[in-house]
Amino acid sequence: MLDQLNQMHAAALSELANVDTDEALSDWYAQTIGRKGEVTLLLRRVGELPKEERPAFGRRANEVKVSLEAAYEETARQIKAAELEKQLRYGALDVTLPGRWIPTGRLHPTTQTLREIYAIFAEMGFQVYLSPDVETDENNFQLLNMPPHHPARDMWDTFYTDQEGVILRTHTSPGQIHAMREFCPEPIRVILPGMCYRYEQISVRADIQFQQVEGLAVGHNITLADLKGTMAEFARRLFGAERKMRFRSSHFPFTEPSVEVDMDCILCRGDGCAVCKYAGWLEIAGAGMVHPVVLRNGGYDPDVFSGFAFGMGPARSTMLRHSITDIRHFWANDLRFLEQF
Ligand code: FA5
Repeated sequence: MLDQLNQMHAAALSELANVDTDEALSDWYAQTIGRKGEVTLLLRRVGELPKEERPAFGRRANEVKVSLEAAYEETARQIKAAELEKQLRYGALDVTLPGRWIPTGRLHPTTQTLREIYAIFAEMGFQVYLSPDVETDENNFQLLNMPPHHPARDMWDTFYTDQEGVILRTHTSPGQIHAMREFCPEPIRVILPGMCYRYEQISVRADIQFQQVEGLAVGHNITLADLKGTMAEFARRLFGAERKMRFRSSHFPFTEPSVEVDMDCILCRGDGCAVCKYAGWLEIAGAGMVHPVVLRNGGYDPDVFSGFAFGMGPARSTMLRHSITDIRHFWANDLRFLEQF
């Protein structure tokens, strides 16, 4: 019986050497060391042996069982590895294929400019202050030194609501009143970004809806030189040191003195075009020293405090930076335009 066991062992090992699939391995297991396998059945017949031969047979039986089980495990491992290798080589999943492109959104070019504007002014100590798009006539005009009869209102005509005295703001300047009334008597250094609305003839440079960024600084001994230095530094950072900026005297009811800030028109390089109205310069902001009446309306004593303010249009700045020749592209929702930025 011992010889029979050794023969079975050798035969089982040589059969196993030809097994290369899971099914064949299961069959091999069932036929050899499974519950009804030939090796298992032979081991059960140990009782038929003379007593003195049983220990030697028992030892050898154990060795054979351990050897066959180890060989089975090893073959199972090899089959699994070969299967994985095959799948990697020929399988449907090719990990080297480039991924599918998922279109992602991007920031509108004006939003990109706005974020740069925030960063530049943040480094100069200006906080962002938000004020409402829907305003009262009082904040949009009266407290900014434009009583109901004032002719300057014509320039800033707007959209009216059903509610008497409630309008869509024409500029971010009413935010000056909100900020001053909140911070008075502390000094102020804020920028106020937001949408503005106007009853406007739409053209390549003007729309009925556009962003503005207002700036307001209130404190002791603030002068026009501070305004000029702030605007010059801002223009240098946003447009580059080689671009030209100029201050042109102007009039706003809420500043005294008042100026317009122009940049040389990058589109025509100063020769004159429709965007710069053939001036060679494009106005990017209105500005000036806060009018004493406005300071007082904000709660500040104009004999003690002074301040400067400016209001710029980031859409026009974006046009200058990217040589965009028509402001209407900004709201046209045309992906061919938007995907360029
Ligand atoms: C004003 O709105 C003043 N509130 C600015 C100001 C603030 C002056 C504080 C003094 C102190 P103005 O109407 O010029 O000014 O507009 C300011 C800027 O907004 C312009 O330089 C321009 O860049 C932008 N802007 C004005 N109208 C339009 C429009 N229709 N479409 C696009 N941008 C515009």
